[in-house]
Amino acid sequence: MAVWNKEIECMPREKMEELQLKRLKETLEYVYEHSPLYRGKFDAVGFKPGDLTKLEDIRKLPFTSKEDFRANYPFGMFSAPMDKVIRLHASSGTTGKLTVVGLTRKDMEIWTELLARMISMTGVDSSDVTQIAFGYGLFTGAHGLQYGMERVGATVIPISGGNSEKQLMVMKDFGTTTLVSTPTYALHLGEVALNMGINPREDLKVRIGLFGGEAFSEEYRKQIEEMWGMLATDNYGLSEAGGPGFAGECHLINGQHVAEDYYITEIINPQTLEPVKPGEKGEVVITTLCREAIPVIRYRSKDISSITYEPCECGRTTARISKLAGRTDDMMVIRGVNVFPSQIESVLMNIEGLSPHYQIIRYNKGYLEDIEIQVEVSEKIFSDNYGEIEAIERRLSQQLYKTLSLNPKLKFVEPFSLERSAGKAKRVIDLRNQEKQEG
Ligand code: DLL
Repeated sequence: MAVWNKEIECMPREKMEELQLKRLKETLEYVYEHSPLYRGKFDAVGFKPGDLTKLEDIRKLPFTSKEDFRANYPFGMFSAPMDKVIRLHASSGTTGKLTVVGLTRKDMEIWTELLARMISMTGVDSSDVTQIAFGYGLFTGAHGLQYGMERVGATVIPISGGNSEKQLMVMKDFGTTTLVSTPTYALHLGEVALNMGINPREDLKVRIGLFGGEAFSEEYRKQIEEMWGMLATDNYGLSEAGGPGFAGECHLINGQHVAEDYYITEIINPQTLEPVKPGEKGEVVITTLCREAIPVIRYRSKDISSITYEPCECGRTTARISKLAGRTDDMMVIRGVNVFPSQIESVLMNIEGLSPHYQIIRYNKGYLEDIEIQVEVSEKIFSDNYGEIEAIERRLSQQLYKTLSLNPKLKFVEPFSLERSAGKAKRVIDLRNQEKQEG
C-alpha cells in the first residue's frame, strides 16, 4: 500500500529525532519571541530557548494545560498576530467556555498534509467516496478530514452529522465507500439502516471507517466492523494540539502512528509528572512543532495511552500510541476502586443480549459515591421472557465483579430508549450534586 510521505513516515529513528530537535529549537525561539505567555512561563523557571541542547531537555520546560486556554480566553494563547490567522476553531469544554485555536495559512497547509497522510494510511485513495458525518462548525474533525480527503483525491460528501435517513439515502445513491464520524454515530447509523431494512454489510459499499473524537473499546470496534463489513480505524487528536492529524491507525490496526515530524509526544505519570517507560500507560503530553498561530509546549491532554518506538509491519517507523484508555478526569473512584468507563464498556460489549448503548450514572450514596449502569437490552431479549433478562443480569454482575471487584447497580432499559448522539456520546451522567431520581 502506498505511503503518502515515505521519506518522513519511514525515516530512521535517529534522523527523525535530529529533525525533531532542530524543529523544537526553532519552536522555542519562536514562542519566546512571539508569545508573552510562554516567555513568562519560561522566565519563571529560568529557561532560555538556548538551554535546550537535546530532546530530553524538553523536561525542563513547564507544562501547559486547558486552564491556560481558559485563563487566556479567547486569543491569549496565540503566538501569531490576528492578521496572519485565517481560521478559528474551538471545542466546548464542560464549563461552557470555548477552547479557542487558530491557524495561519502555513498551519492549514501542514494540517492538510498530515490529514492526507493519516487518511492514506488506512487504505483510502482517490477512488474512494467519503461521507463526512462529523458535525461541521467549530469542531476540527469535519474540516480537517475534508482537507485531507481532498488532498488524497477522494470524493467528499460534506453531509455533516445527524439526519440518519438522509445519510443512508446518500450513502446508497452516491456509492459511499468511506465513513468519517464518531464511532458512536457509526453504530447508530448502522442501527437505523437495519431498522429501515437496509443491511449495511450487503446493501452499502462502505469499506473503511475513519473514526475518532471519542474513546471506544476494541469490542465496540468489532461491533461496528461486523455490522458494516468494514475496516474501522481509530484516529486521535485534540483541538489544542491541532485536532485530527496527530495520530491515526494504518490498515494493520497496530496502534496509532504519530506524526512525529510535527509533534513531540511524552507519556508521563500524571502524579509524579515523570516520564513512564515505552509500553507503560500514562498521560499523553504533546508539543507541537512548526505551528505558527498556536504552538503548544508540553500540553497535558489528560488522555491515557502508552507509546512504542518499534517499527510497524506496514513499514512506517513513526512512534505509535496505543488505543486511548480514557481520560484521567474520567476516572471514578468507587469504594476505593479506580474505574474507567472504557472498562465498563468492554464488559458490556462481551455480554450477549445487551446492546452497545449504555450510560453510567454517578451519584452520592451517603458520603460515598456510587454508580448505576443503564444499558439497553436487545430487541429480541426485551420481547422474550423475563427469565432470560435475569440470566443476563447475573452474567453481567459476575463479569463486572471479576473485572472491577464491584457490584454496581444495574438497570436494563428498552431498546432505543437512551439518547443517541450524532457526535460524541455522553456516557457518564454526573448527578453527585443533585438528587438522583429513583426508578
Ligand atoms: O476530537 C479532534 C478529533 C477530531 C480527533 C476528529 C479525531 C478525529 P476535541 O473536540 O478537542 O478534538 O476533543 C479532544 O477527545 O482529548 C480525547 O479525550 C477525545 N478523543 C479524540 N479522539 C479520540 C480517540 C477532537 N480516537 C478529546 N480516542 C481528546 C479516544 C479521543 N479519545
